[in-house]
Amino acid sequence: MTDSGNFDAAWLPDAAFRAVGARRSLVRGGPDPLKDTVRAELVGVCARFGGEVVRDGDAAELVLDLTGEDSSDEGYTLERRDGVTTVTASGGRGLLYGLFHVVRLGEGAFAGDLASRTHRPALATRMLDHWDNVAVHPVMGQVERGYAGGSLFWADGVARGDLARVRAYGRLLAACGINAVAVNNVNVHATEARLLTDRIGDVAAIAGALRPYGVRTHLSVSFAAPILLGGLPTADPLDPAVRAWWAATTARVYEAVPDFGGYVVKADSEGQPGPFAYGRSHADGANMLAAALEPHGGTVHWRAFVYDHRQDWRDRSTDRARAAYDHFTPLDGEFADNAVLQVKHGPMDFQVREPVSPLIGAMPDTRLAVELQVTQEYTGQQKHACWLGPMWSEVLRFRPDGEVPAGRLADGLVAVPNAGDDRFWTGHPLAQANLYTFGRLAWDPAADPRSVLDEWIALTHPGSPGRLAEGLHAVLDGSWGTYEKYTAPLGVGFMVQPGHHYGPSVDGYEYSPWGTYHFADRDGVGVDRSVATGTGYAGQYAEPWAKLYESPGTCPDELLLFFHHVPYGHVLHSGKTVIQHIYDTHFEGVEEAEEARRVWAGLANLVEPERHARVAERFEEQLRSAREWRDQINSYFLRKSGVPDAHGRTIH
Ligand code: GCV
Repeated sequence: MTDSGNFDAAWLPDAAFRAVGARRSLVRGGPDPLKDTVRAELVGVCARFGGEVVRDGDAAELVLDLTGEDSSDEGYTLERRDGVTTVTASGGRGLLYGLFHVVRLGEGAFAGDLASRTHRPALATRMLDHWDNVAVHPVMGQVERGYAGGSLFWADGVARGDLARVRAYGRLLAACGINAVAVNNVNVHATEARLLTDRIGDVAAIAGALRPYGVRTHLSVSFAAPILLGGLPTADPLDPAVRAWWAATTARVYEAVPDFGGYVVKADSEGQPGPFAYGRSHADGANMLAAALEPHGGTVHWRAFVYDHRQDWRDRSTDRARAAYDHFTPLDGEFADNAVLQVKHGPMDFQVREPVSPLIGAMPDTRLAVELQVTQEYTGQQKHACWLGPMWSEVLRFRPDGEVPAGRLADGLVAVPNAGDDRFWTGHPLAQANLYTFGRLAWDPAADPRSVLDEWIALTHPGSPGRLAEGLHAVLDGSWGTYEKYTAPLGVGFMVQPGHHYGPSVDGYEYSPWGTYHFADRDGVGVDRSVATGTGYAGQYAEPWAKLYESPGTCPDELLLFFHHVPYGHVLHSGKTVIQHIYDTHFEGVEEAEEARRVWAGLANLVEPERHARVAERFEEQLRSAREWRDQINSYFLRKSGVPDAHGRTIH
């Protein structure tokens, strides 16, 4: 479905609106820009499918009723009675989300009765942090860790003149419930720093294109901005002149973008400036920005990704996994009310398998957002099909205290998105499912990811036969597990080529300063993070997890090498030895990728040719790469351990 001519309609092809567009609809309520968006959507689809947007008083089969002006209320009530489907909302966003709910239901929204039910997002902030550079960076390109072309927002060093695509992006985001976007990279380079001051007009233009779909714009800022842009001698967060500069600068931001969401900050991390240079804490830094934003209703998202990336690999006492917890837990209770600590879901860096970060749940008096990575930096870079819904669902269902059910994990969910100016938005067309799934899980973290995938399939391919849905499930459902099988085993992580992070390199980071090691030798592999004999990381968890992870006997198999260094002959709960598990999973992973490619080939007559061909081409590369992973990992461990494969298969 490529309705718009030069880019794919993704999960909003015209045909997905067939049921809604064929009805008589009424939109009512007081003046509200998002209500206007809802009306415009309906006018557009009615023109295509023969329906009509009627005046108040005329009979209608679909009524969208805005009953108030509470823009903070994103909920809506949906019911169908006496042949009329009604969405009632007290805010414009709720009305829009209600419309998209009706679209998802299709004909089901107009058949029989629907009991009245109120729907509300579980998390208030559902945000994307684009790692987009305005100028093309010499090493990282335009989109850092981007695998879908250039930036959606920036071209030729400025905000795009034609913002139609940004508007279309906002529409896609609203349809899966995302309500906030940060438009530039957290690594803030010189050109991008200026977005805060003399380039704020560019940000305002983008905000204007996202606003009609209820998406608020945020900006990543440099902690050193007072020096870089304000000509001050310091960026010390307790210095009155620095605080005054941020207050005045922020006031000007709000003059340009009245509904501006706030700042995102990566400080004292991977070379970015931060409060440590002034002997101040991260709470001091965050609170300074929070104070500047507070009068305007803005929020600072302060990232907890703080660790020593200049570590000595010989120093066994330093463990990168410990860093975020060690830095931030002493500051619990010190952050301002409009400061949100943004924590990566795992303690390292978006590996295919990590335990949930122990920092989540360890700061009860701090607002927290969990950060996920939709862009597939470590999960196949959108050359491999890897649907991450099941992984995120595991993270979101994790309860730090082991209680089920329990309070929510965080106030917000943030992701680094996978979209760019590629015709299919995400490079790999099936990676669209990841972006959609992120939005829907941010709305309802308890949702079953497979039913979210069902929604995505039905919207993206409306009216297609069940065989296509079956095929897509066959290709995507287990794709994360497949990727895990042919890459780094049992939670040990990394083993990727340094720098770009694509493809295998078992020892690529083994003797590096980045703190990402596996410690394989002739006898065994894995990182001892126990309290008894290792780095003590396992002790950062509350019970029951601390005890569970402490011992190789109770640690879940899939995380064994993250927490323990064990001999190759160690027997897993599965009954296999570690070395045989490594061999078997690598052979299986490749076989599963071959099977996915075969299933996809069989769907050729059910998918438009261009989309089918793009995915087919990606499967070729996925297979090539999966075989490379299998052969390098298996050969490496055969050579290290000297233990032959029990099944006598070829290992090089
Ligand atoms: C934006 C990882 C990535 C970096 C990224 C960083 C972060 O280290 O490789 O590209 O920088 O995470 O999350 O800040």
